[in-house]
Amino acid sequence: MAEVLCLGETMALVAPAEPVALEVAESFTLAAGGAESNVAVHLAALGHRVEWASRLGADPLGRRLLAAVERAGVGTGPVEIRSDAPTGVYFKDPGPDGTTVHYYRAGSAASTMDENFLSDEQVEQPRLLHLSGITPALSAGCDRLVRRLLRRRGPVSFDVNHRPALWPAEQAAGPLRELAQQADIVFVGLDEATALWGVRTAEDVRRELDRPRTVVVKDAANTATAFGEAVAVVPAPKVEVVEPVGAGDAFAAGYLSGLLRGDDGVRRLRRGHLLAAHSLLSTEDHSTPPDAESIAEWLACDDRTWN
Ligand code: KDG
Repeated sequence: MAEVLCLGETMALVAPAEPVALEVAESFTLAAGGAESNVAVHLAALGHRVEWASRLGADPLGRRLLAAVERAGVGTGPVEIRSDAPTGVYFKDPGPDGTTVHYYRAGSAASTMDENFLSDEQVEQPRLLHLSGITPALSAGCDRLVRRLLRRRGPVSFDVNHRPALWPAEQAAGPLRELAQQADIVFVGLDEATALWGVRTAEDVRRELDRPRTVVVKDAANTATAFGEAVAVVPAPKVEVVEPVGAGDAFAAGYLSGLLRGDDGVRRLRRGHLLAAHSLLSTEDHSTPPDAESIAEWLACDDRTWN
């Protein structure tokens, strides 16, 4: 039985092999890219029993993605292959002001999911269910599915993951707040919370999202704050960023791994930062996480040497 079930679309990710613009890049990598399966892959690498649920097209890309996620140690039993819709694709376009993404995912197999996807048993069994705010933006059916999953009895973690290329902030703000309020653990970037809800500080985010048991606010390269029974604040380690896409998923996986291991709030945030820092050093959505020994060394640091 899986400890964690992650649900959401995974696409074929085409990225320049070197961090140069798509227009001029000469060689490319083709990998699996999807926020929730990224979390699953990191959790598997950290030793957790994890499954991923989604739909893929009955096409070479779908078969390739399925094999890649399986190779990473993630169970794919809940993935359905559909012959009536294709696997989605996205391109990363690195630029001087950050990476832009280009989606080719409208009408994709994953967007055909609806509230009837997964049995009640599949939904209730895992210790934790992980979702993100990308899924409700894919289709009306996906939106209904997320609403059903948020009503399950066990805990649900929800990464707000606002993707402006799918829905602008004015359209996404209300639904994303409403969905986040129904989750038990919420991850949100301070910058995205500002864009969505006009809030300026981590405390403002907590006031905006006052219902979840835990709200984790990530303030980019500065700090991460977890509001729960207690408040924990941990500064981010300094890294030379190669490519930022996927770092939020790595952070969520690190934090959730700490939660599943019974860590306190500070150690959960440190695990999140460590995985995010590793991901920032790679152009792939999910780089290999640090080994158990380096994680243990970092966790043992005191507050002065942590950074
Ligand atoms: O967090 C990284 C994701 O944004 C990326 O893997 C692609 O899932 C993706 C999306 O929908 O943007």
